Amino acid sequence: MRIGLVGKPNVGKSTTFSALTQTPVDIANYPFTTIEPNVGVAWIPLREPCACAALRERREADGRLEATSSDDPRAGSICTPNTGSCVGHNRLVPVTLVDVAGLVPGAHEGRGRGNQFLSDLARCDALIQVVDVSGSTDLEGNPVGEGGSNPVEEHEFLLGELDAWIRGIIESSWQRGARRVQSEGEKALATYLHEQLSGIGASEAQVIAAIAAVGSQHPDAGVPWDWGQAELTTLAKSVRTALFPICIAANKADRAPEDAWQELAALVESSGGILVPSSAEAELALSRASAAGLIEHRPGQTEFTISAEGENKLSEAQRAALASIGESLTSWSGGGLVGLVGNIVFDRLNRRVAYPVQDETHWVDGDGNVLPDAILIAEGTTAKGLAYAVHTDLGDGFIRATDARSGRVIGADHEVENGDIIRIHAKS
Ligand SMILES: Nc1nc2c(ncn2[C@@H]2O[C@H](COP(=O)(O)OP(=O)(O)O)[C@@H](O)[C@H]2O)c(=O)[nH]1
Ligand SMILES: [Mg+2]
Repeated sequence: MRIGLVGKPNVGKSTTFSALTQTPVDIANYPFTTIEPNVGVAWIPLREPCACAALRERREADGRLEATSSDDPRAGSICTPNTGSCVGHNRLVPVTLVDVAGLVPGAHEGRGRGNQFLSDLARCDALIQVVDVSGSTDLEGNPVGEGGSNPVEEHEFLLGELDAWIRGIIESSWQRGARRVQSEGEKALATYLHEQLSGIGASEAQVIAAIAAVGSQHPDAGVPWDWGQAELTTLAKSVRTALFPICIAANKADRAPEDAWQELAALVESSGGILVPSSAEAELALSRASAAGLIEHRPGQTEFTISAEGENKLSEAQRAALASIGESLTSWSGGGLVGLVGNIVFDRLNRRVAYPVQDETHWVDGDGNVLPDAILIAEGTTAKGLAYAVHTDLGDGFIRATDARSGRVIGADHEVENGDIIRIHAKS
């Protein structure tokens, strides 16, 4: 799962990236050495309680575990995550985030970091466009004073660059493709376009849908070798929509009136996207205070408490500043930046969680770690697909699986449901 942050310069992409990827102190190691400075991990809370809540219930019912004591620092959680953390059955899972700088007018022609920018984008499952809703910068990122730019225009500018880039890929070889259609028939068009667009991640089904979109939107288009700009633009738009779900962080909301993002919200929501007002600067202040141990704060929550260390170290002014940050964050809907990433993962990309274990009775791995992994999988993933998500060898050697909650044996094609705990039996 890889989400790219895009937007014109100075809107707050890097601040957003830092706010989301600053690792709070209590998070277990993530085996992710920083390869590039702009790649990091955001920790997203699962929407349902961690499966360790059900395990605790069973153990308490069997008399093998006391009820949670009020001073339990983990507030009842009994899992041992390999990555992330779990407190109060609120489990955090990793999502890779990339700060993709380089959107400037003409990026598709290679202006700025154009080509690098676009090939970085091609590897993302979804995009968050950070938009400056205070309108304090122009399209090139130059300061213009508040109200100087327009969020809708800023969004359409990104869409325009993406469409032009994809259309460029299609156009550059269109004549050859069209000739192939003349000699091999229309089916060859899908095959040919798929070859051209697989580099940016397009599937054959997406290409076929894009060709169908030309047919329905341009009934008089005629044969592909007669298609012009309008038809190729429709192709490009259709591919872009399928490949890059785009959601919006309406950033610098702390410096904008509420109606500054209404028009953009309506536009984005009409195409199935999500817009969340945010203040990256405010969220960064919270995540820094949390990483420094001054406050107790879990990613995705707007409320926090001052820690014992914070009581000693924070000045009155610092406390007041933190309190006012908390207030502004709770006043907006959508759960801020972490809420936005969560919505993209669970609503836009339809990811579900599964807990692979090696022992279906105790829900542990070979080393006795309780529910060590919470894996995000696409809706509809089968038991065998889950095995592959864990390890290629496990997928290749798949024999059968066990649903650890019910104890039932399940086959390769059984669809894994959200929250399932699965033991996979495989040839080694
Ligand atoms: N008021 C306000 N300023 C912000 C916010 N997010 C970022 N900034 C400021 O905007 C400027 C540009 O931020 P940066 O993250 O470097 O933008 P980038 O060029 O898109 O990566 C910096 O001075 C930030 O402190 C925000 O939510 N509110
Ligand atoms: Mg930056």
